[in-house]
Amino acid sequence: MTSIKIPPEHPRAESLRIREELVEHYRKGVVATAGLIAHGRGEAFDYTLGEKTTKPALNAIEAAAATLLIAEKPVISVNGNTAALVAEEMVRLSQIVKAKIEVNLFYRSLERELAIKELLEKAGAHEVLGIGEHASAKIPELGSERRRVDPRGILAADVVLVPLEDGDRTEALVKMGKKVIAIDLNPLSRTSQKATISIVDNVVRATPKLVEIARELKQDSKKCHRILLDFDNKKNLAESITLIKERLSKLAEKGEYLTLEDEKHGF
Ligand code: PTJ
Repeated sequence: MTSIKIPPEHPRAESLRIREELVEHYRKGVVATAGLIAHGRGEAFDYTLGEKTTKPALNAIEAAAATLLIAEKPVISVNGNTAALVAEEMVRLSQIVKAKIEVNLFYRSLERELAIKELLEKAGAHEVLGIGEHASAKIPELGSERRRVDPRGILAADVVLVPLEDGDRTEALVKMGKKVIAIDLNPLSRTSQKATISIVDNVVRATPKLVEIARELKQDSKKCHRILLDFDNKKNLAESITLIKERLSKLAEKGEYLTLEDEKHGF
C-alpha cells in the first residue's frame, strides 16, 4: 500500500513505486531513517548500471544459488530495507534452499525487530531468529549493533546472505570462516569488495531471480559444483565495474541521455 498515486504512464513509475514502498515502511517503523538515505545511494548506482540485471550480476546470482543449496547451515540476514522491499521473495528463497531467517539490524531496537518479524511472518516465515534476547551471541571485533547475532542462526551458519549490508560485518563474518553473499548495488562498497560472492544488483530484481535459479538448480547438485568451479568473484566484480565504465563512456560520447530511441533500446 502506498500513500500517493503514481500514474502508471510516468516514465519513472517503478522507481517511484519502490521509493513509496520504503517511505510507507519507514512510517510503520520497519525501515530506519538512514535506510531512506541508503536507498537513494542505491538508486544512483542503479542508474549507472542501466537499472537491469547485468551479465555479471546473473553470474553472481547463479553462484549464490549454488552456494546456498550446497550449504549446511545457510542463513538469510534481513534488515529494514530488505523486509520492506522483498519479504515474500526472501521467505520463498529460505524455503527452497532451507535457510534460516534472522533479523539483523544496524539501527537495532526491539520495536523494529518485532515490526520486521511480523512482516516476515505475514510473508509466510514460520521462524524468525535474532529477536530481542535471542540475539545473545556476539561477532568478535565488531562495534556496531550488527554484532549481536542468534547462536542458532548467523553464529552457527556456514553461509550468510546479506542484502544491503555494512562492510565491517561482511569482513568480520568472512574472518570467522563463513561464506558471505552480498546484494549491493555499489560494486565499490566494502561489502561488495569483501564478500565471497558479490551480487551487484537491486535487491528487488536480484531476489526473485535468486528464487527462480535456486528452484532450477535444486535437483542438480553436480551443476551447482560446476558453477562454483567456474566462478571467480574478483573477476566478476571487475566486470561489473567495467560495465559501468563502458556504459557511461558510451553515454558521454553522445552527450545526450534521454532520447526516445534510447529508451526503446533500454539505455
Ligand atoms: O535496517 P538497518 O537498521 O539494518 O539499516 C539498514 C541500512 C541500509 C540503513 C544500513 O545497513 C546502512 O547504513 O547501509 P549502508 O552503509 O548505507 O549501505 C547500504 C548499501 O546498499 C549501499 O552500498 C547502497 O548502494 C546499497 N543499496 C541501497 N539500496 C539497494 C542497495 N543495494 C541493492 N538493492 C537496493 N535496493
